[in-house]
Formats: sequence, C-alpha cells, structure tokens
Amino acid sequence: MKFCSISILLAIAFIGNAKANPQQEEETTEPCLADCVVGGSGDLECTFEVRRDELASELGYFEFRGAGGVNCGSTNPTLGIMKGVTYFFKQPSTGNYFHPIGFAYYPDGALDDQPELEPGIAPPGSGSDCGLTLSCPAPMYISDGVYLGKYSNNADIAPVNGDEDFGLDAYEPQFKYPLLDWKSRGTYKVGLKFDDNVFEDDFFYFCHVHKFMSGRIKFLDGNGKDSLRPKNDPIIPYKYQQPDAYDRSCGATGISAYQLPNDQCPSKFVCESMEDEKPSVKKFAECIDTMNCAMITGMTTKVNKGSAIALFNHQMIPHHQQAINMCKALDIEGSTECDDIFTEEPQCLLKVLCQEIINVQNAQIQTMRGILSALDLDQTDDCVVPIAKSAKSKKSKSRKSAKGIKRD
Ligand SMILES: [Cu+2]
Repeated sequence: MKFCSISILLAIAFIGNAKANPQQEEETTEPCLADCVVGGSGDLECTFEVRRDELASELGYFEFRGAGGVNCGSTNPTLGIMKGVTYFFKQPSTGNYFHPIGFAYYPDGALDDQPELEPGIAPPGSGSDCGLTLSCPAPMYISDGVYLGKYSNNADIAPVNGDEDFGLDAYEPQFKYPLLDWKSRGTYKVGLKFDDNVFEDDFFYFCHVHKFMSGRIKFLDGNGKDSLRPKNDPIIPYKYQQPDAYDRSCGATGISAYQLPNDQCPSKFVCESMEDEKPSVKKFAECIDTMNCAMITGMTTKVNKGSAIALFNHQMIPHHQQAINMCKALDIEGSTECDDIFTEEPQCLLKVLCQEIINVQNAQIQTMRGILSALDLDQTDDCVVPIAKSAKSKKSKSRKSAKGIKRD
C-alpha cells in the first residue's frame, strides 16, 4: 500500500478542520452516470470528465461531467459505475492541477491510512486471493495516451498482467510540477475496471494531494441506472464546507464574520476612496478589507506550550488562507481571465501564479495542521487584541498632556 508520511498527522488534523467550518453540506446520494459508448473492441466504454469547483470550499471540490456532458453536481457528487465495464476519468482542465484522482475503499485512502484500490489489495471482505498475483481491481494511470504502469486487468488498455506498478508513482508527481510544465505534458486520464464479483459496498474517489475531497462511488444494478445497494456505506466521516453568500460574493472561504468595522482591525486596509472605481474593483477592495481583517485577527495568537513551531504554524496558516482567498477574489473580479495560459499577458501570468498559490498553499496548510497534531499542539491558540489607537491620536494626546504640564 502506498504510504503517505503525513497520513496519520492529517487524519488527526481533520478534527480541527471540521470545527473551523461550521457551515457544511451533506453528500448527494443519487448516483450520476457516465457517458458510455461502444468502444473499438465492441465493449462498453464509459467516461467521466473530472473538474473542480475551486470556489466550493477552501480546497475546492470535485465535479464531473457524465452522460451527455451533464454536470453531476459541484460538491463531490456520488457516481455510479457498472462492474466489469471500462471507465475513464479524464482530467483535462486546469482545475485538476494538483488534484490527481485516486480510488480507495474508505474516504481519503492513504491520506487517512486507509486501503486504496491497488493490485496487491483485495476488496475488503471479498475473500479474493488476487493480492497474491497482484491482480486486484486497481486504476490504470495514463499520461498523454501512454499507460504509465505494468499491471493490467484490462486488455483494452494494456495486455493483462499482474504487477504492483499501476502508474500512480509516475502520474502523481507530474501534478506537482509548475503549472505550465504539468499542462504541457498533454492529457491525463485514469482507467478503472472493477472486476471483483463479491464486493458490493461503496468505494470512494479522492485527491492524492488534499484530504477532505472524497466522494462516493456506488455500483449499479443490472439495468445500469440504479444503485445495487442504496444505503451509503461506508460513511464519509466529515461534512463538506459550504461558503455563505458573503464568502461566495468574494470567492473566499471563512471571511464573512470579519467585515469592517471590527474591534480587532483598522478602520480600513484599502485607503483610497473607492467611489469612482468600477464596481468589480470596488467589490474586490471591499473583499480585500474583509480578508485582511480575517488574517490579522487570525494572526494574533499565543505561544502554544512555549513552542516556536506552534507559533510559526498558527501565524502562517491564516496568512496562507488569505493568499488563497485573494487569488480566488481576483478570479471572481475577472482580472485573471485568460484564453491561453502559455502566453505572457499580465492576466495569464496572474492566472498561473494564482493557480499555484491556491493549490500549493492549500496543501501546505494541511501539512502545517498535521504537524500541530503530531506534536500534540492545539490547532489554534487565538487571543483577542483590540486595535491600538493610531500613532497620530497618541501623539496629539501626549502633546495635550505636555501642554497641561507646562501650564501647571
Ligand atoms: Cu487536491
């Protein structure tokens, strides 16, 4: 099983993440169906196009285009698949950057120390000895039309072969290259044929980089439309974030409580009069005011258990969160609209820069939360610091008292 060095840390850190975001959404239950055609071999071949709604949460959530190109829903929708049929999960759009899709028997796979679909891992409870021949159901990772592994349970992709290499070790690192390098390597897709007859529970798609992005996959019955087992089992042990209306208006997460005025923040951060600015810039400036207040409020902390590591993480996490929010707000404002990210137009340079900030810093936040958990440090250790009176008002106050002393 692929082992992620911070998996245990992330597993513990999830509690802090869930508490920090009280507004959450239940997972959907109706399975969304793929777009299926009869392939070259005469067998059915089905496709889900994987996308990501980056505004759906701090991390963004997966979305999929299924049968007829219809959107399956924007928050990790439930998908339905048929056993023994070839499925492709295509990852073409920029929103997939840093989000290589994986499949596991429980949410978040190795990020939560749970078994994934791999050649050496038999479906739980199936009694299969497929692990001995490295032939258990597993995804097959494909980059630019080339299958990256040696294992195969699907002759339509590669000659059937038992092997532990199913291409993930080559596929996943490419998603962490600089954006333009990732994009210039061509197309990315994952083949999956689930060919165990006994296992009927749900399993999960997830992101190999970011925890808390898992969604459910259900097996379909003989008619290929309804769930073989309607009950959602196993459970997903967390609920999905749902930004409120104000957060959404800024494209941000977790800032609405920090709209100015706020006792812990200056009266404003953007000091220009915004009256004559165009509405989108005015709104962007208002969002900047709010997110800066969220950031500096988050950056007033104690030194938890005397630890410099705690202080670093407690200060850096809100800093990263607002970098991510600023980029999403700039996307909403329209200033990163770009037809071709390979050009050096200012909007395109910013698009690339912001995609890297959003995805890299989100992964770093999860690492920092994991470190806090591993060292048994609190996830947050906030203190309330009212905003100090400005230097100017202090100065005039001291002048007044100085004059008073003179008169006396
Ligand atoms: Cu991800």
